[in-house]
Amino acid sequence: MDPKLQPIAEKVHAGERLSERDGVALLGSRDIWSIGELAGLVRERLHGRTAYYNINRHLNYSNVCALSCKFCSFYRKRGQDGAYQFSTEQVAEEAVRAAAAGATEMHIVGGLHPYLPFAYYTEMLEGIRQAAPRLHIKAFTAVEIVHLARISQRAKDLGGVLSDLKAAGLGSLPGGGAEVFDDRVHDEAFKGKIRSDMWLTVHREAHRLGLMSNATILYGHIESVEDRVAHLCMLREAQDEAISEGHAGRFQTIIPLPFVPDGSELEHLPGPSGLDDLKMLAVSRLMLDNFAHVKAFWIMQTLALSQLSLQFGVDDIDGTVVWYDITKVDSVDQHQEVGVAELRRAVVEAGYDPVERDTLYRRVYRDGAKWTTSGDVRVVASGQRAVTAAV
Ligand code: V47
Repeated sequence: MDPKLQPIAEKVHAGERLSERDGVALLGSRDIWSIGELAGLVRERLHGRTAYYNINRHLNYSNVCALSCKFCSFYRKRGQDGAYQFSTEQVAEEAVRAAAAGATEMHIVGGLHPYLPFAYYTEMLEGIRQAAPRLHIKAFTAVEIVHLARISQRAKDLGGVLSDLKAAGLGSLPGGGAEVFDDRVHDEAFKGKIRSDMWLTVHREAHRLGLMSNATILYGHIESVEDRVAHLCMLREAQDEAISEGHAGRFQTIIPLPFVPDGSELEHLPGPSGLDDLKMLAVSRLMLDNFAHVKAFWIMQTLALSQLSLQFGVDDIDGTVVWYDITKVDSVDQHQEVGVAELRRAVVEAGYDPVERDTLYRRVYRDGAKWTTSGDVRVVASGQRAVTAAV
C-alpha cells in the first residue's frame, strides 16, 4: 500500500470520518487498488453484495438556455439551428410510453429557457401526474429552480416555488447543476450560473419540505484535486445539517459526472481517464460517509466502467435512461438506452446481486410492466452517521 494511505486505511477500518487532507491524499495517490479496496469495504458495510439499478426515462424538455457554460455542448439559443422545446402534451405522451414500458421514474431537466412561463412547468408536472400517476417525477436542477423563482417574481421565495412544484407533482430533485463548488472554476467555466451557496440553499429548502434530492460533481476539466475534495466536504456538511435538523428530506446519492468534452467550448481538454473515473467514484464513497449511495451514470462513465466501478464503492447504476441529450459521445443521437437484461448481466458478472429500486431506493417487485415496492426503508450506519437505504 502507498504509505500515505496507511493512516487513512486505519480510519476507514475504524469507521472514522476522513479529513479534507485525507481526500486530497487519496486523489493524489496512484495506488488505485488500495483506494478501491477501502471504498469497497465501505460499500459492502452499507449494501453488502446488493447493486441497485432502476427502470427510468430521462427527458430533456428544451435545450434553449440563457446561459453559455463552457463545458456544455447541449445548449442552443432560441431560433438557433437544433434548438428545440417539448410541449407539455409531448412530455405527457412520453410519460405514458414510459409507464407502459414499466418505468418507475421520469428524470426531467432542461436549459434555462428565457421565455417559458412558470405555468409551463407546473402544467408539465400535472400533465404527467394525470397521464401516468405512478411515475415518480424527479425534475429540475437547483439551477432551474432558481430560474423558476426568478420568472415567477419570487427570487427570495424558493420554498414557495418548491411547494408549488411539489403540489403539482414534483417527487424529488436531481443532483445536476452543482458542477464544482469553487468561485475560480465558476467564473472560468460557468459564469452566470448560480454559485455553490445558492445550489446548496435550494437543496436545503427542498429537504425542509421533505423532498429527497441528489448531488453531483462535474470533474475532469479545469478544477484542481483540492477543489474536488472541498466540493465533497461541502456536500457532507450540508447533509450533516439535514440529518441533525431532522428533515424528512436529505441527499440520497452522489453522482460523480466525468466531463465529456465532445462539442463543448472546452473540447481541447482530454477529459478524465478511466482510472480517474474509478478514483473519483471511490473517493466520493470514502469522503461522503453520510450519503447512502454512490451512483455511476453509464451514459457518461460507459456501462463497462460502471460495471467495474461496483468494486470501487459504487452501489447503484442509472438506469435504462432511453433518451439523453445533454452529453453525446461520438455524436450518437438522443436515443441512449440499455436493457434491463444487459444491466443485470453487468451486475451479476461483477459478482453482485442486482436489485431493482424506485427513486427512493425501495425494492421493486416486478411482473413485466406491472410493479410494486417493498415500502420499507432500513437505517444503515455509515461512518459515525445514520443514513437510509431500501431493504
Ligand atoms: O447538470 C453538462 C452535467 C448534468 C456536461 O440526480 C455534463 O440522479 C459531463 O445531473 N460532461 C446532468 N457532464 C446530469 C445529472 C444527473 C445524471 C444522472 C442522474 C442524476 C441524478 C443526475 O450533467 C448537468 C451538468 O452538471 N453536464 N455538460 C458534460 N459536457
